[in-house]
Amino acid sequence: MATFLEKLKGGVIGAFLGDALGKEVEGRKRLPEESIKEIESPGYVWDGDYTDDTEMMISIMEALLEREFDPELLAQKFVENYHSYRGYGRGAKKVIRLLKEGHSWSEVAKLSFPGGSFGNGAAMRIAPIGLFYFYDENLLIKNAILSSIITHYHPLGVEGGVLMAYAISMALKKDPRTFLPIDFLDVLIEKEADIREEVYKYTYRYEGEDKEIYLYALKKAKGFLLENGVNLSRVKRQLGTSSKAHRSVVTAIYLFLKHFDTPFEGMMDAIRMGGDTDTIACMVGAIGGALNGMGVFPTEKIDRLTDEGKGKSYVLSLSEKLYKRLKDKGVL
Ligand code: F2R
Ligand code: MG
Ligand code: MG
Repeated sequence: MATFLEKLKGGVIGAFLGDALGKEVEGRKRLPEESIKEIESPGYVWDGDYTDDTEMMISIMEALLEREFDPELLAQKFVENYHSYRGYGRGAKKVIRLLKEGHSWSEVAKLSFPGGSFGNGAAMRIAPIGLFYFYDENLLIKNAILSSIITHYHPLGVEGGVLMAYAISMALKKDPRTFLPIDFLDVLIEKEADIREEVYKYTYRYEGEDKEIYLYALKKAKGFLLENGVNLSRVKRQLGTSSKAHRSVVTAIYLFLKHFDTPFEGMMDAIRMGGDTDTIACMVGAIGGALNGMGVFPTEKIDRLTDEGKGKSYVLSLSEKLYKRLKDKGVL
């Protein structure tokens, strides 16, 4: 089995790779098989650059290392690292503008959409929280919520972030040789109501008719796994591929479980389906990398990830520092 450090690197580099590959076709309808074959092929040449998903994940890693864990500092990092050309959601852009204007981190997310954002931006960036707080479930949930509510105040947006952090954390602690996808999903199904209640403490009690949408989606995903061989159009229709958290987080969890020992194939399914391809592939990569380690991804694809700006080498160096911090804390 991969070492803890390889799994930690796998979680963040998996997210980076999914983002960098998926961004090439974000927002398109279902992709033709020729395009998929081209992206999959070892000789595929692309810029290996990343988008908001990875840029915001880097902010979380930096904030964890500097002052674990302070949402005010994370909000500052989001502002410092922001590049509009990386393709941010409109709610996220507004939050960052308000932060720049001096508004408090604890107030801005309430202003992005009425009731707050339910976009998948909290979930797409959350890998470092899942990887770092693996040793304490209460801290994991609390800090997953705190890292989310800076930009996402809608309970569905925050719950998507927490479920993703929880899934990544669980994957990190599992051995891929004895991994059982249905057992993994059963834990999430069992935990969902507790997570939702915890989210309400930091946001508000959401009484919309879709308040149990994650529970339904997780159960649907279980049905798909048991059916074995469900076509992707059905997955897309029933679980979603949009930038709403409740229409993409469980999709990523399902694709990970379907391809748990070959997560690159899960990423390719995310890309094949179209829609929010960078973000769904990013989340599949984060969970799949945390379970298997960085070595599970094709070397030629990892080699092509950009090193410019805060690119691959920088992200890997942050992973090593987080690993060292965990050792110093005595939890490894
Ligand atoms: N924004 C994009 N992609 C489009 C542009 C990419 C293009 N290549 C370019 O360069 O311009 N991708 C990124 O955004 C998603 C994450 O979004 P986040 O951070 O959650 O932002 P936001 O705006 O808060 O939510 C996303 C969308 O969800 C809808 N939405 C959210 N809350 C809503 C509410 N309460 N009511 C109605 N709609 C709501 C809106 O359409 C939001 O814009 C990722 O895909 C990332 O890759
Ligand atoms: Mg993006
Ligand atoms: Mg996206």
